[in-house]
Amino acid sequence: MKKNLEFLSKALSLLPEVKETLVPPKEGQFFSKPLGKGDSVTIDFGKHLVGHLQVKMGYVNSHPDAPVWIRFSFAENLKEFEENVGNYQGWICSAWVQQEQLHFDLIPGEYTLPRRYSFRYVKIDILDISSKFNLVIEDVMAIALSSADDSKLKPYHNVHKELEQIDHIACHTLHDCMQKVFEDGPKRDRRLWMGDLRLQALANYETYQMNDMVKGCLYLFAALPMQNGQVGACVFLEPEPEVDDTSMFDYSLLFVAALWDYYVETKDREALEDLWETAKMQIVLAQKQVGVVKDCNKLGWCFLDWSLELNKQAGAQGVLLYAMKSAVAIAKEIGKDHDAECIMKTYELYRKAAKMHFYDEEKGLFVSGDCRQISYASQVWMILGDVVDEQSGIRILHDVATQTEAIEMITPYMYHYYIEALLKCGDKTEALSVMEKYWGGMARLGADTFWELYNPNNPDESPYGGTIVNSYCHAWSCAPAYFLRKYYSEK
Ligand code: RAM
Repeated sequence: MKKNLEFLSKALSLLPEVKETLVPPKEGQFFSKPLGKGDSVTIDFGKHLVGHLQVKMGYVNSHPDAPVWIRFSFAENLKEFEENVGNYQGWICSAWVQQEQLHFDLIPGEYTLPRRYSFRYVKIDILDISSKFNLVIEDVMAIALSSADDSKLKPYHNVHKELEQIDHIACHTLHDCMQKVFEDGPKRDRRLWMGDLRLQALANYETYQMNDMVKGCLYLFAALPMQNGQVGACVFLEPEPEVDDTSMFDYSLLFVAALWDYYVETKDREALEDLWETAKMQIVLAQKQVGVVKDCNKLGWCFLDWSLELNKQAGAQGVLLYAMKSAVAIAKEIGKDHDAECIMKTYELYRKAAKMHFYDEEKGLFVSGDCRQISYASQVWMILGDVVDEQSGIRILHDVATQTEAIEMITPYMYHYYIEALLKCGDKTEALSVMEKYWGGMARLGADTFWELYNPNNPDESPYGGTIVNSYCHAWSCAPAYFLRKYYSEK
């Protein structure tokens, strides 16, 4: 399908300006220390930030008679410095590792490094320098970038200080991912993904309230459909706005949920009417792909979580049901009664079929695939799709936690929907305790922004074949800002 130029220009006009803030490093003990070959200094900016780095360099002893060769390494998390990029053998491109080796011909001088980086720490290694002089770092400054409007952010109050801290970290995570679009992570992949957007938008409504930015991002996806009209899994903004050639069954469907959330928040009818056809198309395409219940390998890539062993059949069906509920709500709201009726009828059919096909009476849990796999993801998505009532839902969520063979959740993305399922079934206490354990676990490990992945049983887990390419500021992990402010606020 062709680009929709009208939507595209609307999208671009809605995207925010990115503002700059100067951030000095936390400590200045490295200033004026003479550095020779092999020396190294680590600079801590005191908090995670996204932006550019300026360095002012001088010298002591003889006039510089050769260039200086320096390696700059940037880290969101100090553990990135412990790893060697040369040893990384994973499948995702190692060019994401934030490192530069640069030659400086003129010292003294002031320089701005070439890329935008996502970091709290910067390590400077002097790879080579003439023996006739020493380098002196006279000043460093970060130019931090974000489009989040800090004046909109109200403080969150809770008697439990740990929860305030978790909220603070979640807001900081979202803040640093808010650039021209809602980026998934400013270190990697630095772009707008549909599944991530949906969660960022929810957290944004409770925090920065940059609702036009959400609208711009929704129009961007609608403006740049894939060949068959499917919303792509992610889009690029530069050099020209373009959809990626990756599609994901669940991410396309979450466009529908995100559009409905946006309307509930803003009552922006124009957007709902403009984007309805795109939303409806996602339901039509998904129905063609799965029908009532088909095997998940026919779905292409359905994400759900970064777990390689997870069987996605039941979860995918749950996401479809979940999106269909939003589609019905949108159609009703804009007077598309016939569409609403048709989708509702199919929804009922699919819901019954899902219960018959995936619910194992003996186990009292949902199973997925020929292997009848039990996982958290399958239970969560079947519950969110309303396949069982709330009472059964809560029993299922408690029971799955006692099953040692159940496939666990790995990403904060999947945990978001787990919390949503617990809240839907009325278990506010358990939802809070999961947040305290899971996001609190990252906080206790020193996170000042929340991570792309966190497996409490294996904090060094990476689906990419090495933690050096993991992102430690990933906005799909900003759920606590949404849930705490919406459901656990002391006003
Ligand atoms: C990761 C991205 C993004 C996510 C996709 C599926 O690579 O960083 O957050 O949406 O996977």
